[in-house]
Amino acid sequence: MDERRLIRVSKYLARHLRHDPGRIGLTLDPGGWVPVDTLLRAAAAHGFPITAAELWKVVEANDKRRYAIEDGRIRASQGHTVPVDLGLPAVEPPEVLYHGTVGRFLAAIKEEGLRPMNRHHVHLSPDRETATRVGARRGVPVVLVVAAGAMHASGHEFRVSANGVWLAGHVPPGYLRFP
Ligand code: HQG
Repeated sequence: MDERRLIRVSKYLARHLRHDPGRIGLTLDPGGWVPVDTLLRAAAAHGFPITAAELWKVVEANDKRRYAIEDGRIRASQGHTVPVDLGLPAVEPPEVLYHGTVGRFLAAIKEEGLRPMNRHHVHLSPDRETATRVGARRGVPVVLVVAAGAMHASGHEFRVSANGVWLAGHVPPGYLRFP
């Protein structure tokens, strides 16, 4: 499968497993899972046939491992806007995490901290390189340093998705270091 097809399939999955399952008649279970068969049938019925081999390739070969398959079911590992409970335990974060953003959001972030916006959580990266890539989706990346250890010590909960994205509810401005 060429790279472009892989990206198209991955984006199609993101749309329907994170944001708009109803568009192709899917219902996610409370944990965000849907049977693989059901997904493939729904996609084909709505004009976007995906083979099982392509699905496997996107799940396994995807650089970011956005999707997980377990017991014949698939879900997005993070990034939902529809309500799901991923059932991730709260865990202790590393001392420092990173958030990639762009200059035009900085004034608001300084004022109110990092908010989840449309998603369920603020997404944080374990290293500067990853955060730079996240920020670069929107323009010239700006990387903020998050004092995750200090936040955790004062009672903020952290979770980590199956693909290594750190999730927090809100990051108050006092825990952020701006470049
Ligand atoms: C910004 C991709 C104004 C925040 C990536 C970001 C990630 C604020 C944007 C995942 C703000 C939200 C998530 C505030 C935060 N005022 N702007 N108070 N607080 N922002 O897409 O972190 O490819 O919801 O800086 O790799 O960019 O989808 O979050 O720029 O892991 O798998 O508001 O999406 O993964 O944007 O990206 P997003 P994000 P996938």
